[in-house]
Amino acid sequence: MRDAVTNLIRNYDITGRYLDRNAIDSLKSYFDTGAARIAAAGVINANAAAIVKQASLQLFEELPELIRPGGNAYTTRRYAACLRDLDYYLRYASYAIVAGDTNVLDERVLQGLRETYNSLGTPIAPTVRGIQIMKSAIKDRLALAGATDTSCVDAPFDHMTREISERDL
Ligand SMILES: CCC1=C(C)/C(=C/C2=NC(=C\c3[nH]c(/C=C4\NC(=O)[C@H](C)[C@H]4CC)c(C)c3CCC(=O)O)/C(CCC(=O)O)=C2C)NC1=O
Repeated sequence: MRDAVTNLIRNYDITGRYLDRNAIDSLKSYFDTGAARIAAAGVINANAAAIVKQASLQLFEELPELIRPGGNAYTTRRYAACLRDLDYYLRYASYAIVAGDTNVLDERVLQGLRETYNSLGTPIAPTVRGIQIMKSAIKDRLALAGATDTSCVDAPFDHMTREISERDL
């Protein structure tokens, strides 16, 4: 797993370069946004269960066929699996926010996921919708708590959305 700093150092080390102006700028931006990223991780940690629940309720309200007979989240077991998946996305997103890098998502969450979902008939578009609802829920909570810049929340959720929906098999 890489974070913004180890990733940058790795890239410079490969070509044997000192940290130049671009590197310093990107390090500066990483440390300047540190407090915002830690605040986001704090909000996620304090509200994880509520965020997952809220996202699932909204998702099933928008797409009730998911929990009707024939739906992928129908039956208690599959309903629980769906909520557990949302919880995975949320938890790993919080790691990626703090790391300032989406590499942890590629390594721990996204690898092989589409294949699994395809083989289980788990629909992609509603999964993406669930991920996006969680993103908004976090940003709303952060704004309520007085945060002015919540942009650090976007990257991991948008990365998961992109990778789940577009990766060609
Ligand atoms: C940490 C990384 C990680 C991820 C991401 C992960 C996902 C994951 N979700 C699964 C199943 C599942 N995922 C869902 C999810 C949904 N169904 C819907 O209709 C909704 C759209 C959606 C919830 C938003 C469901 C219902 C299943 C069970 C499907 C089945 O067994 O038929 C499975 C198959 C094995 C299992 O049931 O546990 C995996 C591996 N596992 C992991 O270890």
